[in-house]
Amino acid sequence: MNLIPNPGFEELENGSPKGWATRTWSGDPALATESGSAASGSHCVTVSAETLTEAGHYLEVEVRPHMVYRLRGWIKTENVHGSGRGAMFYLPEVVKNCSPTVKGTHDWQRIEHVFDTGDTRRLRINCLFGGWGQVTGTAWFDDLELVVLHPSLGDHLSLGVSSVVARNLASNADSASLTEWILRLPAVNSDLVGHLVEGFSRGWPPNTAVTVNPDQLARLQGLLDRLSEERQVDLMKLALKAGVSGLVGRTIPPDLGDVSQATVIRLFPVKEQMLFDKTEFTVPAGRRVKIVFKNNDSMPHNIVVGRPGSYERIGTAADRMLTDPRAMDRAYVPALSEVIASSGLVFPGQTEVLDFTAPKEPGKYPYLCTFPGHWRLMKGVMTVAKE
Ligand SMILES: [Cu+2]
Repeated sequence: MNLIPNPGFEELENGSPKGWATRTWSGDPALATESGSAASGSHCVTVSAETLTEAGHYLEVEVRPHMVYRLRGWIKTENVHGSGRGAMFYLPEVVKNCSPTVKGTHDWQRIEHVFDTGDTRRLRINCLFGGWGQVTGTAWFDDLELVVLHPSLGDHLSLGVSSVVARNLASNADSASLTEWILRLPAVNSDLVGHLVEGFSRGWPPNTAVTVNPDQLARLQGLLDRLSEERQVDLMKLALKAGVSGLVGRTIPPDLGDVSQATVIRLFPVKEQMLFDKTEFTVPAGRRVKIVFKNNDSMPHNIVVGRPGSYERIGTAADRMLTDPRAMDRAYVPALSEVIASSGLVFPGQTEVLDFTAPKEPGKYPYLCTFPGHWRLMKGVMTVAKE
């Protein structure tokens, strides 16, 4: 399906092709719609100039990112000369932004350009006269066609591969190389950096810490600030493994959803104390509970709610997770049937809503942070009461 509206300039509005506009970068061109000389149908557009010029007709279309598209169109030229490349289709928003170009004098010929949209969602398609310089003469443009061909698998493959490569690199690297790589991350583009962070994090050798100075930490914080929340967590996981502290994530306030039927509990860690600000709260049996846990501390925490009497068992199981290489991916939550609700690992600056249904059985249900070393202090009791 052709994605270009009015592709042959047949539909006119006040004498100009509908949907199209013109732009002159330099020179004094005549930008016109002509009838009688079209490649097909009755109209085409032209750019004509006696003095050196760069100008064109353009329109904008919506496209899908990371797809390969094919643009075709017809171009005719007469005495096109100058320092510019000539007549072409020019797509400034994509990497491969210039179609084959035509100079001199040629009858209508079909020009084809296949390109990858990358991150682009909106594309400006220029029927350009000039291009990286200026020209004189006349060019005619007609019958454009833009179709989607297929997803740009290559990009995704190469990004995915970068994660695997980073993982293997990290697992065999010494601490000097690891430090250098971490410090280079802020210079990497946003598409790639997430994959590198993920790869480094997975391959990170145990007990390998890197040292960063305040400037370097500020640059890493700058990187963190431009990542999505999901990627922020990846980077903070990596920082945790690498012993880098002081990074603070930013979360948009979580959407609590419908709270009319829920008991909302707001819970904070006490800064640098390994304590929860509340050591007890009460919820009605069998009803929805939303614990909003905002981590305003400088270290990660989680919250795990267990069955009555399970506090020690969950805590000692958490201690045993210290030697489990996948512990961080499991947010340090032991796989025990006594656990009735648990959050992810909540990093500094982040907020998580632990959303669950309170047990039907009234009783004293312990809650604790199972991040290594915290559970003996960071604890409380959730009382489930009959309504
Ligand atoms: Cu904790």
